[in-house]
Amino acid sequence: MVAEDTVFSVLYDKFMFWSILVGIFTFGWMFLAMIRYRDGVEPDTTHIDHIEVGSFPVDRHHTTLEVFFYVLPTLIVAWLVVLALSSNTAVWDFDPEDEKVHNMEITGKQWFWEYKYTDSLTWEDDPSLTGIDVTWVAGETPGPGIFNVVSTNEAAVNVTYTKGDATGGFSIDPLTGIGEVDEDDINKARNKFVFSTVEVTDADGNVLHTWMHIPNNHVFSSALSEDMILPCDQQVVFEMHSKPHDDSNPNYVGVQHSFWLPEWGVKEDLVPGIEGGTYMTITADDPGTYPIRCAEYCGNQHSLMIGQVTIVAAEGTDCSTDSGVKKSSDGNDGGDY
Ligand SMILES: [Cu+2]
Repeated sequence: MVAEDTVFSVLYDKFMFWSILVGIFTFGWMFLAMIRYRDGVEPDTTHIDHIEVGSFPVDRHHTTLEVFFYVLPTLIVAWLVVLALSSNTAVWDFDPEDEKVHNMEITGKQWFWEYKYTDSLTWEDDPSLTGIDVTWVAGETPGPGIFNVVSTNEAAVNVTYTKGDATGGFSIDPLTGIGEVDEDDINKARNKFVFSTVEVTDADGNVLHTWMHIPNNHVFSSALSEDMILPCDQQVVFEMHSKPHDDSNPNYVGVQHSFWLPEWGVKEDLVPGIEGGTYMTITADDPGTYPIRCAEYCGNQHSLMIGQVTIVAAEGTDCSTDSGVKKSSDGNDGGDY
């Protein structure tokens, strides 16, 4: 599960730890008092004959205990403040200029999301799980390149690919498990500026393995039911803007939206008119598909302003390893309560 080690779920666990501790103490004391002072049990009246309802028993108070009653809760509250603030700091710890960061530009419109890739992303399904490995090397165009598929999956039969508007396909040799695009095919070399996909299918056309190159400046849109695809084990920084969905009215700048990724417990407003945009960051640990919501009422179809984010492994990596990238979600490892 992705959420288990995100900053806010760890924070939740820490608050739960202290709540249970305080709960045990408070309820324990309460039940003790209920049993000790219940009806029918003769109270010890040796020292309480002078007690008056509504007045503090000044000559019988216990200074150390009373100081303790004030100091201990104050310390607990102060510690909770430290925990909460350090989680906030961890979540907002990012640098868009960092080479290792995957930058995205999110635009909220009425009523859909656009996900623009400031950094390109090449990914494919885990070859160790599908038994299929796609290699499509970006070359100088025109120029030599490598485009082949190696498969140990006996069900894999066909390869279809897209490269911009061009489409094509070839089959996998059942004996060698190798499929390769024709030598003189222009698509042998991939163009790193062009959106490209490869799908390996079985005899019935079911997709067994997907490979994809999303170039710089490519845009996915939730209006077209496209998912935002992000790499795991890498800090993703979102620069977010709100725009009107068309430019017909120069006086209309759009409305406020809020980009919400419930899985990671983070959301941030998109404010029309803020030129530099607002920022948010996540680091995903595991592959999967998770919801995107708008958390700021933005008009008629606010409830339909929904999308999905799919977490994938960048080509040549899998999601099980820590790539050594600064990880906001691991800012608190849950060790220090
Ligand atoms: Cu909205």
